[in-house]
Amino acid sequence: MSALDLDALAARLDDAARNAVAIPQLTEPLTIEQAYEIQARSLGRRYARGERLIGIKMGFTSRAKMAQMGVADMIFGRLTDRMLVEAGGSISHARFVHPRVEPEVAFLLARSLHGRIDPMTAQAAVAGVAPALEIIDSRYKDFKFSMTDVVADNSSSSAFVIGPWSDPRTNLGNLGLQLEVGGTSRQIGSTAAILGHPLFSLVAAARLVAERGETLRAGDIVMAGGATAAEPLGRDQYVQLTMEKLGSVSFATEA
Ligand code: OOG
Ligand code: MG
Repeated sequence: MSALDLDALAARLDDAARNAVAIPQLTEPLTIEQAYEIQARSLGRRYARGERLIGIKMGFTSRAKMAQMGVADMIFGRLTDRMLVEAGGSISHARFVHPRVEPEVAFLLARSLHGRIDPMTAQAAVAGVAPALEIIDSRYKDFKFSMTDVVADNSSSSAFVIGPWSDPRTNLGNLGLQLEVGGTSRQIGSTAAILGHPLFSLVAAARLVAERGETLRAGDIVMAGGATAAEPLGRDQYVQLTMEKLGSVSFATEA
């Protein structure tokens, strides 16, 4: 596939995200490398409009998420400053195609991480940990995609909310959590669902970005991936995640 075609696919996905209009799944046969290249190019368009890369989100790090979407490999997507929603703040629902929300854990990095590292090295690079909500929004019709489709679509990244930062030494191994949407408890789970321990997601993130010649940088945020299946997110809804030890984080949608 020529470079020009990858640019065209990147533009198609970027436009779909910008205009919140669903597109059909990609029919072009793509390798996973090409899918990440499309992701990188579509993000390049965002940077050209003034957005700034502030971190990485991991995807399919729990069985619940893999089962919900029928995908079995870990993936990553990129987070920009424009995707960050203030904790307790509100966000326009019109910005999304068919958003869903999922409970996550976020890491803040004090040091860069790159390549194959052990959990001790990952732990030592963490400046803070926080409960977090990710708003995912596939640009594909009916939220249906293949592995390469979703990677090209920045792994459904669309917005995220970070709660209060806690001591980086807080043991994240098995923290109970509850996700409430519209005043109803929708998901109960544990951070153990994320690869057994969310720290393994940070280890995997360092490896996955390194496979693409990239590095997790000091100051970056790394989202560990959904601990439960994602829940549909409607208009005028209040969403709250409460996590053992780490506290809570919330936001609301407006029409
Ligand atoms: C892809 C993104 C997966 C997660 O936390 O597993 C993800 C999707 O489910 O649309 O964000
Ligand atoms: Mg997620």
